[in-house]
Amino acid sequence: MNAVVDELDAARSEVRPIDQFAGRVQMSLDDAYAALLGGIDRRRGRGERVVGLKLGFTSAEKAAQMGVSDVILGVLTDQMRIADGGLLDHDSLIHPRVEPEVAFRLSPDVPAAVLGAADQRLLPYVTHVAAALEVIDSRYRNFSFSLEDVVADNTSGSHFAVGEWHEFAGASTTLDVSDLAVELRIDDAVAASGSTGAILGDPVESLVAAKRLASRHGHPVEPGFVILAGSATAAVALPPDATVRVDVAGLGAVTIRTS
Ligand code: OOG
Repeated sequence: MNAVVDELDAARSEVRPIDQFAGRVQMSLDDAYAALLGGIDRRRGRGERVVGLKLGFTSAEKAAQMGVSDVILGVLTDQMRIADGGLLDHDSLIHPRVEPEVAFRLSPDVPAAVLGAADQRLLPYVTHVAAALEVIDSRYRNFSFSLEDVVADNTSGSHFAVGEWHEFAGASTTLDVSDLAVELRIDDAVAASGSTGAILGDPVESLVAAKRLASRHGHPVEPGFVILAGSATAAVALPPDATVRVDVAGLGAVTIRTS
């Protein structure tokens, strides 16, 4: 899968879309995850640090928008993080879209035995939750891809921002995040709205899916990781020179600006 990793890496750094691999390269889902992790290894080799995981296609609306049905798991690095209120250079991206999400943070003390075992739950080790937004930017022309294509492309991962963290006492939390109103605004106009319930019925289910997919495909899962639960709505085109804000009722807001 080295050629796949090369093409995707060049598309991202040169800000130039490529044709999807479906129809020109034989790639199984396992191959695609190997390519995803191969791309992350290259980024690590250039000094990036892995800081978390991101789910995709956890909401029916998103899956329908992209014509795929399986939940997928990508990787977040420190270079993908934008501070709350921070600026994103629109010219560095091909055709970015933005999505409203919920982020979880794992305890810095999750035991290695829990991280390594497929059947151990992460929920008891979640210490914080926050409103989040994700910028996706498919490296494929017109955002056209098969499930294998999008997985190899780190599930369209580009950037993410997280609002103020709220304490979340793991499995014994009294903070119910299963049906919180979500709003995505671009320059004060509502661009998408919905509920966190659109994320697998309850965003905490994303933790189960993340663990399952990480165990199956070999993603790192480390103490202190951020886990993005997936979009609550369809993605919206991200314009230049804009202010983008996501509000999640009870969790507050997160904002970025684009140049
Ligand atoms: C893939 C990424 C999907 C989500 O939250 O569903 C995703 C894509 O739509 O390009 O991040």
